[in-house]
Amino acid sequence: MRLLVTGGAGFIGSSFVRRRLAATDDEIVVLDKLTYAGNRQNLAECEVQPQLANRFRFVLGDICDAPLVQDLVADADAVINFAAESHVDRSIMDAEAFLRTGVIGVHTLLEAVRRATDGRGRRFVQVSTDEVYGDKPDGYSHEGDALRPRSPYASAKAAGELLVHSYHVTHGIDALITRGSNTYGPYQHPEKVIPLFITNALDDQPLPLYGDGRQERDWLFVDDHADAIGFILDRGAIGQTYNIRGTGQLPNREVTARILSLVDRPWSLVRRVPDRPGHDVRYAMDGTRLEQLGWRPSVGFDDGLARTVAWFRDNTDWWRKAKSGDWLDYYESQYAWRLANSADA
Ligand code: NAD
Ligand code: TDX
Repeated sequence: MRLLVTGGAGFIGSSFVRRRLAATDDEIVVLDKLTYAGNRQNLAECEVQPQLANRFRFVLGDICDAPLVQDLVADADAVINFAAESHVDRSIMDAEAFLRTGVIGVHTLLEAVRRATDGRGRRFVQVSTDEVYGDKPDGYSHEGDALRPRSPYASAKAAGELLVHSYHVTHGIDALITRGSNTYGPYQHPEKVIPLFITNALDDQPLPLYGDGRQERDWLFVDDHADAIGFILDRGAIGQTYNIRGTGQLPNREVTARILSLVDRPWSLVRRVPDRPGHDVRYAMDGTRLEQLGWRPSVGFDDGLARTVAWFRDNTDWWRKAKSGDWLDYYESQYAWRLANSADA
């Protein structure tokens, strides 16, 4: 197959591209705007290893650019859309880019798929998130549940999903939606909690734990997430939505303790800081539908976290670059006042 992978230079998209190129004969074109979160280095092995490079092409561009997107979609058999602004805290500071990429960008991709008129249906996979269900204080979210997003990020993702669904119903597009759980692993931008806490701890800097730290996420290792998306691309039913659950349902305090133990740093680095506004206390999804199709996650949380810590220890150049330039302003505005108002955790 010829795949168009949008947002393929980010964290999960680049895992998908690296693994899919290695495991199949597919040809892959990555379209990525290279925002602060995108990094071409994440795809270095695809550009260097000859057996991968001859089936790989990188295009720098925006999914909102209709003529560019139409050209690329015309050459593809399927489109997998990872492109998004992905950090909840940044959506609280300024949501505009989230809506542009998450709504206009998704619409631009869908229109290109609809207009591709050579009689060949093109599969469209929209990579979405557990956050569209909103807070789930107990029990498990099922695919048919109502969407109750509570952050600007989650609202933009829910809006994108609704558009995808409407194009499937109205225009008959072969579209699917994946809702992945909180993901962690190598190459994750250090704005997210696990890489932030690993890299801060390695530098003996404070770990800013929001509120009481009892919020729960169900952690999914990045390669599992990428493989599940590939499995759904190959085997998913037209128009269907699939939850991709994780293997580590844990409160943030426990995740923090395990990180500190792996990097051999004391709990005294952890600071209780003012909470994220509208903070969802718990996400947990039921994974039965995808299990019945034949897929379940394989990497346990302790194993995945140890691999993640080892990667960040071994790739300090990668994350020090991500924590430079614009990052310094971001960190200052997000954390300086929080740390100034912090307490022992
Ligand atoms: P990321 O921020 O690491 O990567 C996003 C990529 O999209 C970057 O390479 C960026 O340059 C690119 N991009 C952004 N706007 C673009 C645009 N307008 N045009 C082209 N490219 C653009 O994000 P991630 O963590 O890899 O997440 C990938 C997808 O998975 C997102 O859609 C996200 O909502 C979803 N998701 C993430 C998680 C998670 O825990 N990280 C969990 C579930 C779902
Ligand atoms: O400094 C922090 N301190 C802290 O306590 C940060 C950045 C986070 N947290 C808490 C908030 C959450 O309870 O850690 C938890 C995880 O936070 P994030 O890493 O920001 O992830 P989350 O908000 O849960 O969203 C993630 O999972 C779903 C991804 O960023 C989304 O892209 C994905 O859709």
